[in-house]
Amino acid sequence: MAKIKTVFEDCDILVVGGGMGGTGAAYEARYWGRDLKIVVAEKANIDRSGAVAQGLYAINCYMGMQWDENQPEDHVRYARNDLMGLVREDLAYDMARHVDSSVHKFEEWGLPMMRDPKTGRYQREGKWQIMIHGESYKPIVAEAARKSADKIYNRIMITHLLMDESKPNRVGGAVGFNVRTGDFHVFRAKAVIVGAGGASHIFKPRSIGEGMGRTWYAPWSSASAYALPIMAGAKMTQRENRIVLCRFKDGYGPVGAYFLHLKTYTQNAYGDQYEANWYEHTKAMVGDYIDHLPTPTCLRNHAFIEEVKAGRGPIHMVTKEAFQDPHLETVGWENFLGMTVSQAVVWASQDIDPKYTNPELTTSEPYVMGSHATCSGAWASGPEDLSPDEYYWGYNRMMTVDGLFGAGDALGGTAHAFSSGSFTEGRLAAKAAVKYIRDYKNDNIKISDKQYEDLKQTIFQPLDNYQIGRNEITGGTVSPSYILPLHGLQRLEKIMDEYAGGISVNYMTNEPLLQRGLELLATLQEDLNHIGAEDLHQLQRAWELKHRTIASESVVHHTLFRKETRWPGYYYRGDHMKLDDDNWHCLTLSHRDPESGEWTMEKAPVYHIVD
Ligand code: SFD
Ligand code: AMP
Repeated sequence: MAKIKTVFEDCDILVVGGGMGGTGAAYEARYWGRDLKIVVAEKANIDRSGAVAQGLYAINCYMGMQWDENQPEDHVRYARNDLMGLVREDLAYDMARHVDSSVHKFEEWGLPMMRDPKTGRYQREGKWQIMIHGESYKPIVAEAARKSADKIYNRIMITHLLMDESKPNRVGGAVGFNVRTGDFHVFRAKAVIVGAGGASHIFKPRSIGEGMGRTWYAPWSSASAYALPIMAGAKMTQRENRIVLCRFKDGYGPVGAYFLHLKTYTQNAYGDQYEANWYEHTKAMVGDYIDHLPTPTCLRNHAFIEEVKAGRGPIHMVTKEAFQDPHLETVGWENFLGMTVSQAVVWASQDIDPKYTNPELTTSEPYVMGSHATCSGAWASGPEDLSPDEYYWGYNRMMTVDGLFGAGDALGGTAHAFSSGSFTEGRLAAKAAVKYIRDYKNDNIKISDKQYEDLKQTIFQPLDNYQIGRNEITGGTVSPSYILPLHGLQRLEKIMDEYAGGISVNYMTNEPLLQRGLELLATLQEDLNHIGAEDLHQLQRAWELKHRTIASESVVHHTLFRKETRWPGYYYRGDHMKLDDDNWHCLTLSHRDPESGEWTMEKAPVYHIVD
């Protein structure tokens, strides 16, 4: 341990993760905090990191207020409807009222926007979505962050937050390691903004073996955005609200551009449009929610899942008609070439030309995130002009740990933010963080040497575990004394899949399964103390796995707590198969005691601030 170099950086604002939320935070922090020191720590390289690394073909959240296309109230109603009534309407409204200005900045910074040739407005894909030539979306927003921050540390994986020792429950920075050099990094900061993205590879994916790196959400989205605040004692919300996505089979290509712009539609193996056939069945489970328009994402999934269970799969996307139009054919291919290249590659490799063959769709494994048609994440304060008392504690987007802010996937209750909304949330969090720093300008953060030295020991322990344990075996990868990151990951995915409602059980779970899942996760946690890392790359994998595991625990606790099936199509509680508005029209909150590791659950009211 002595030979590992320690690098210190003291700053005002530390942004953890330079994705959409993180870049927005860096940009806005500089606007309000001209004299402040702003630092970003990113585990990859912000030019091509996070969910937008490959590019996107649409910005899925744009109001179009300049043309009176939509107003923020409309978006709150849309997100609430899609999430079966339960979102943080204050946060949703706040994001919606600011998101257009972020999109205008993207255009100013060089993002090529498609325009409707007739109206000259941004080309709509759907009511909320606009189309972009977005292969370089991420480098463009990264440039704005680079020009704003004092320093961007690429290749630093943040593993833990630091706590201020002069005041209870206040963050004081973060620590991590450089995944290339192996240096240990200590960031002392007056405020921390977590924008570390969502979580894939929590549940066993449909893709296996050599295809395992292909999932819908980025395989490098490793749940740090949840684990870091959870370990620091921040409350989480709606963690049970994982998302399952309808996707093109094997490449996980998104369907939005196809449904909304190409106007393609689905049918079962026998050519029938099945969705309406499940209307009565779904109504019996969720009541009037099935009559809402657009049909909530989870309920569209539900019809798909039931149709396949009834033996009439596979479900196909009818592309043959739309692809006869050369313009739509181009859009269909470009959509994937600019966002999910592997879908185009899968089609090419499987001899599927959507002009002549209707490709198969599938329902994905569940993902845990906060910015798509789902809102799992940290419990944060709303803005002062909108939020009811229970949702407001002084600083917009501040979690229940003082000085700790979040944006994008990290935050709970803010569904349908997508890339533009996540960037906007980063901006809102940064503005509030600057105010927080100004208000507490006389406070000094106290971090003892012991605090970070202990963490240094913990962080690099897997390298020692490997080096020592390796001597006990002469070949192969199985050791009596350590577990490897890949083995641990597959064990986690299997537990979550079988016990918490993954693909192999048709998204079904119940109380006994969840209880057993918790026991198995506890054993996994014990074994993760003995994880072995062969090199720095594996050390990163080890910490990603630890983050995923603690995030999974929170998902299981929440799923156990909510005794209803609120989102059929995302998951089912077999012991409570109906939506239960009388008892569960509420948000769920969890808290993990950082000392004991004990979880406590509570309900929080859901306030409808928009009619
Ligand atoms: O079609 C650490 N998304 C879409 N958004 C849109 O607006 N339009 C679309 O078309 C979208 N689609 C889509 C989308 C995502 C993906 C993967 C596909 C298709 C294939 C969603 C958005 O991308 C998403 O909402 C935002 O990116 C969320 O932003 P944010 O900031 O919450 O997460 P991030 O961008 O992934 O960034 C996270 C960053 O943190 C880093 N990081 N750094 C240091 N230490 C650690 N421990 C860290 N852990 C993570 C990451 O490297 C990353 O830079 S469609 O499907 O709807
Ligand atoms: P996706 O490509 O599935 O991630 O979706 C992109 C955008 O289109 C998101 O805003 C979705 O909510 C929306 N969307 C996808 N499919 C549909 C559909 N069938 N009806 C309405 N909206 C959809």
